[in-house]
Amino acid sequence: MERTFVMVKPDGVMRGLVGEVMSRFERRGFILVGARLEMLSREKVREQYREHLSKPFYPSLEGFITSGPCFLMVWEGRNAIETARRMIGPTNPREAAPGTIRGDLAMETGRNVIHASDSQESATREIRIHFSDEELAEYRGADTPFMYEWSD
Ligand code: D4T
Repeated sequence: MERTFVMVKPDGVMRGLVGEVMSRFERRGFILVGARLEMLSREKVREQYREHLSKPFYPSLEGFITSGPCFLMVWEGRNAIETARRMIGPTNPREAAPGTIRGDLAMETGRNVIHASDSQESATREIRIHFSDEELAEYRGADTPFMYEWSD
């Protein structure tokens, strides 16, 4: 089953939104396979956002992501990557529809509460940056037979 990396950023952690975010993923039918609260090092932030290193907003992004703890998660589900991106909404919360996480909980791009991998390649890379294999659980969710027409 597909896996994606999802991270509640420091604004979301400090606003007490970790439970809200996890609840939405659980209710949608994702299976939680790994989670940890961590103050990310600047090195890890650089790895995670390496495509943005040369962008003008990178220094403020790095400062923000290292300003408090992030809540790191790996979620599993069919089409997990695309579904998670649709659930979080566009990068700029002003463009995010109500019902999406950013559309319900955020006001601006620099404080947009959550990150989720945007492709198979970035999901694989980001999971590897933050989690070892031993930290990821392999199990079947209790409601899997009710969430999917077939199980694989
Ligand atoms: P992340 O990666 O955090 O899930 O966000 P997105 O995938 O939705 O958006 P992104 O990669 O384009 O941006 C990464 C991160 O940088 C912040 N950012 C972005 C910013 O502070 N100013 C900007 O102009 C942009 C484009 C927000 C998300």
